[in-house]
Amino acid sequence: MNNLKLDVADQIAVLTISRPGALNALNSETLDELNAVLSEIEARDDVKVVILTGGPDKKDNPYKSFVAGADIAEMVNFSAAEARAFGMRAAEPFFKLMNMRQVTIAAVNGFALGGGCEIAMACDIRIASDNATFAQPETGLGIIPGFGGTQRLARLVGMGRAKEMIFTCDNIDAQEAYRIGLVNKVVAKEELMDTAKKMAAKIISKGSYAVSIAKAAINNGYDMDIKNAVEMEANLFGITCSTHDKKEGMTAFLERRAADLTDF
Ligand code: CO8
Repeated sequence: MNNLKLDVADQIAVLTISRPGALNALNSETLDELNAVLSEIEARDDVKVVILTGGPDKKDNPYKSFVAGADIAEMVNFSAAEARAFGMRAAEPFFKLMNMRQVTIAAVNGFALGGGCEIAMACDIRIASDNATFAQPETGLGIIPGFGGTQRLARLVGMGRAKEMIFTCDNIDAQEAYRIGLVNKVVAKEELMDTAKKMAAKIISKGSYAVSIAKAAINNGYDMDIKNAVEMEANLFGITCSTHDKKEGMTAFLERRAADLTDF
């Protein structure tokens, strides 16, 4: 891979987007690499959580940029058809981040602009360093967010705030992103990866199959009417009750011992 780095340890995959000369902007090659590596990771039983982050800039500053957007140099001459294809090229890996059985955490270490904010929003959880900056600056470039931003931002922070961010292109800092629900947590930048890894370890300590089914229940139910959504949840609950982990988890509780949860 030219623009991505994958490190796996302790059942956590750290996936680093690395284009130091372009503040990790997403070009076609990076999107294709991301798509391929996420398929690979999803098939791995030794990875339970994926942490997505941005690599250092060309001056080796690790806290400059998460992802500074889609690659403007690539987009500048796009025809309408090419632009649409580029959007769909991102949709596939972004849906993988959203729906893969592993939990995905964006560790946002600096600029999360345009496509950078959008890829963070495709992850299950966002943790921001205290110097992170979020924005959807597209309308200032004469375009609209095209990697799901008009949809996921409104779902995360509500329509009014999403419209304000998209219409004004205002930068918001990490604390404001936390206040409006765009990120789950803000931490000192030096503690970002540790915090993300600690959260990952906590998630891994639970029943991994149950976590993945809960993820599917939340995702699938979100756009359903409540009656069908609750019925879908009951069906998935039934499935979790057929597992080794359910028997072991409940028996361990009754026997007052730690559970050995192994399903995934
Ligand atoms: N694309 C390409 N190159 C970029 C990008 C980008 N998004 N962002 C930064 N770079 C490059 C710069 O061109 C520069 O390259 P060089 O050193 O060769 O001149 C290098 O990265 C460093 O950047 P700066 O010198 O500008 O660094 P500063 O610290 O001065 O500024 C900023 C940092 C504020 C982040 C600034 O670089 C900036 O404003 N970047 C653009 C941010 C932006 O507008 N992002 C949104 C892009 S549009 C988008 O994401 C749409 C997504 C949906 C597309 C859907 C298509 C269908």
